[in-house]
Amino acid sequence: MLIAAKAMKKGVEVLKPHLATGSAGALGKLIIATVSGDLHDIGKNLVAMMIESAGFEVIDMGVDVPPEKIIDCYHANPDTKIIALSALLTTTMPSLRDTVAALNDSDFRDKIKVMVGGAPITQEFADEIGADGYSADAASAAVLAKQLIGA
Ligand code: B12
Repeated sequence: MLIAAKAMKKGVEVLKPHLATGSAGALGKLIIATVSGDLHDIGKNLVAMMIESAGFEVIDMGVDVPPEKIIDCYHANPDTKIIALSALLTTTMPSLRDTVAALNDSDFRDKIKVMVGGAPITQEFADEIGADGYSADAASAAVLAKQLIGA
């Protein structure tokens, strides 16, 4: 599976330039991360690629990222418009909840939109934890990101 994940990443790098539709970074910055405790990144990488192709500048923080690091990353990039969070395990859904809670408690909450996704995540769960948006796959994630900023 790890070999397949690496092959997927390399394949995505080849496809990336052919998918670009929007002008690079024109829609602003979006931070994306897989939440603390979770090492799955294939879906996150696809979402990041589609969102970048839609015209966002994507800052990909990788996997197993604790809330504090995401908050630090926002402070280093205060013009960020969206924070996108991925969770693939039912056991890291609480971590997603905690991360969204930390963002909801932050002093910059009114300046960003928070979107969430991953196989076990539902619209109902996203609403329950106070995220602004949820989508089920990479293509709809790009549409959602644009909707969230009114683009
Ligand atoms: C590949 C994989 C791994 C790889 C991950 C490699 C990598 N670099 O990602 C490795 C081997 C590391 C792994 C490890 C583990 N895994 Co695993 N893994 C998978 C597997 C087979 C595929 C996941 C995947 O990549 N799917 C393909 C992508 C494209 O889909 P996706 O991730 O769902 O993403 C899409 C959407 O969800 C959405 N999306 C995703 N993120 C986001 C974010 C936003 C903001 C939005 C809007 C949308 C969005 O868009 C994506 C693109 O369409 C799944 C089983 C499966 N068939 O899904 C199990 C699975 C997720 N793993 C599972 C488990 C249990 C584990 C381990 C605990 C196993 C173990 N005992 O060690 C560990 C946990 C490690 C950790 N701490 O994270 C379980 C989870 C069960 C559960 N109830 O939570 C699954 C479901 C397998 C199973 N049936 O048991 N795993």
